[in-house]
Amino acid sequence: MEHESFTITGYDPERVVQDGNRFLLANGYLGIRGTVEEADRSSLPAVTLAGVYDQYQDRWREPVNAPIGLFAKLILNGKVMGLGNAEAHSHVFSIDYRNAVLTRETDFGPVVFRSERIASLAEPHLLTASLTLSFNTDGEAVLLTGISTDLWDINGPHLFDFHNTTGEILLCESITGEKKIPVAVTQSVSYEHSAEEMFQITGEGVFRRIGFTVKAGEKITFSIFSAVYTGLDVQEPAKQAERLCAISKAAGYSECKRAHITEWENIWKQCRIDLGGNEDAALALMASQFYLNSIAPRHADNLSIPARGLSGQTYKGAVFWDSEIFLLPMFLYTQPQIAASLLRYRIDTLPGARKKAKEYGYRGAFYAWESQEGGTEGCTNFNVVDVFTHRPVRTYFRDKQIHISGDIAYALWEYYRVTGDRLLLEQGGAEVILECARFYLSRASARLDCDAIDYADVIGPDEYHERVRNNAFTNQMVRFCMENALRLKEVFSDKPEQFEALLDRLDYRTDWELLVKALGRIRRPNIRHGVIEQFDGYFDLEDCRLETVRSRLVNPREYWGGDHGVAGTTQIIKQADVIALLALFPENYSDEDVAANWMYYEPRTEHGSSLSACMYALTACRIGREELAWKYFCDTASIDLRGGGKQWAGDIYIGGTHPAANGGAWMIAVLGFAGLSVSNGSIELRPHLPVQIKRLQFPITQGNKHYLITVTHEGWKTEEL
Ligand code: IFM
Repeated sequence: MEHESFTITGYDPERVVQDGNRFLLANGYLGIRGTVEEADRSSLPAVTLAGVYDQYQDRWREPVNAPIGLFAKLILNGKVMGLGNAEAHSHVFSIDYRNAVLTRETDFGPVVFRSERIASLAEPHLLTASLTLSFNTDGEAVLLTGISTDLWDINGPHLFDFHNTTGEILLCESITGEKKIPVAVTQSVSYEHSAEEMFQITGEGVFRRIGFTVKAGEKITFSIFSAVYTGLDVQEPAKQAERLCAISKAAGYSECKRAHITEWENIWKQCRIDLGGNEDAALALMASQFYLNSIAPRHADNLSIPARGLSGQTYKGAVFWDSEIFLLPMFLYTQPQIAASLLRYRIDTLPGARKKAKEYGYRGAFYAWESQEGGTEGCTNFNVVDVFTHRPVRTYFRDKQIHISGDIAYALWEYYRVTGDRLLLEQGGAEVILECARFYLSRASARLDCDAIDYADVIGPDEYHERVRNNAFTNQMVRFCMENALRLKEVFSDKPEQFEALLDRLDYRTDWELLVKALGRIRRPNIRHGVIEQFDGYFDLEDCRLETVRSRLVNPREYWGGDHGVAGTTQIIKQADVIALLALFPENYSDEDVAANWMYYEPRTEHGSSLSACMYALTACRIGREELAWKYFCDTASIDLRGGGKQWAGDIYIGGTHPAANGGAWMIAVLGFAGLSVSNGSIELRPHLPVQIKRLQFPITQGNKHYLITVTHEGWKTEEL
């Protein structure tokens, strides 16, 4: 278990929100926050459902949190034995990353409450737990356990028309407000001790009260099974939830756990990075890989991953460019079927992207900046709340962050390049690329004074500078998208009729000609002493230090961007922008280019987004500055263990787990430190191992082949598995 588990001792109410994130268990279908069994709404408990959204009144749409079927509260001799109610002599929370099991042990004196919990990977609709109560006193005990509807919602409530049924299986049925999606949660319990059960239905859920007599020295174990289904999964969610609860109870907790662990063993075989030489980094990397794998959509083949994973409703449970640029690489090289699912989500949501383009008066596909189901745009025009006036601030992420379409086209091309598999392109990927290119054609600004095409009024990855002209990153994404649209003809050269038919269906003939003309004319960035100007006029902004800008803040939660933000008139940027460009298009730039830009932009970057550090680390490797890469790697990999990352954007809570940083940790280790690149099916390594790492070993998948790669300071080897 070395470097494979993480433990926190002691109870600190101030840490409850952070612990909810870092002790999160998830299985792609749902995520259950790491709160104790007896937690009420104040601890932000949640079972967040992937891909189920709801809008309450005129508030932001967000994912639905289901009722919590693992609720359990012990009352011993009339006193609640719960954190916050009774004094805890000791309290330990521990997560075993290898097996994806969360353990809690609280010594209340008269009783030690120990629990083990899993979000089953073998059966994604199942949550199960084992509670062991060790009594140090005689007395009368009641275990109040059932399905709690005392839910944390940011913009809720989302569930209505509760209908509770008691019996051997408790059933809580409800429907979502907006789309009337049925949600069913069941719960059953098994134990061997003799006890009396009574049922209780309250405004806070449906429960059983298990009353029993205990003697000091006695240990009693309860196994709890809870199933969750919605009307999006099956026709009769309640029936399915009852069925699963019954069969899981019959199989028993140990069997459920065994099946779950077997699934996790398979995952680790496919992607586990073994980092030797630094225990903290090894643990952080294991944690990162755990969080990212646990939210991967394994139960579906066309789902993506929200920016805060399944750790709650922050960021509206929406899918951002994070998926294509930061999450995709690990899956692409280790579990390509999951990479395909992330991309199929974009293929399937093309109608949403077309609709958005139309809404803005453009053609083609303009993908949602914050994509919810069906590609619906979740991003509002007022995405930040001002900390002084508490008024919503007009932000332009939704309308101006046009690089999103290019990011998706980039990822589709990466999938094809790395896997050599054309199937996704055939199944709609080519159409997406063509439609994104068409969007960029219609979004171009022609100049009368020259032949160049500008992209005016955009936002690049650095969100602090809104509405800029010719963001270098955006223009390159546009160019790459157009190039690849034109390359598709070659990709389908063995099936020309099929490709021509696609062009005809899309009525693309004129656009094809326009693409050919546009390609060479897209504005190239200004370059000064080798430094790429982030956007037109960036070099003219106030060039000051990060500390100077920080010192201008009046409120620590103040938003740095937008019209009045402290960063907007300066060269201080939120996150890697030009550096992201260099990291994503390494072949376009020399080592000298990378070095010059790194040295310029690094001191000017706030790293106010968890997406930033990984790009700086990758490019630091490229220029042989492993010691700098190491620092950024540690930041990225440990983000969720430390509870790092910004928690507030203005008045809005944005905490949770950070999948993009988790994916970034894999990218740094494999693409940066090991220097892996794959082209035309052949594997190359250009290692840049920091001194802190003695050995790096990881598996990758290429087509039908699996390799184990080992890198040390002495050299590297690739073994076929
Ligand atoms: O996609 C990012 C964006 O680049 C910065 N703000 C947070 C988003 C979600 O992670």
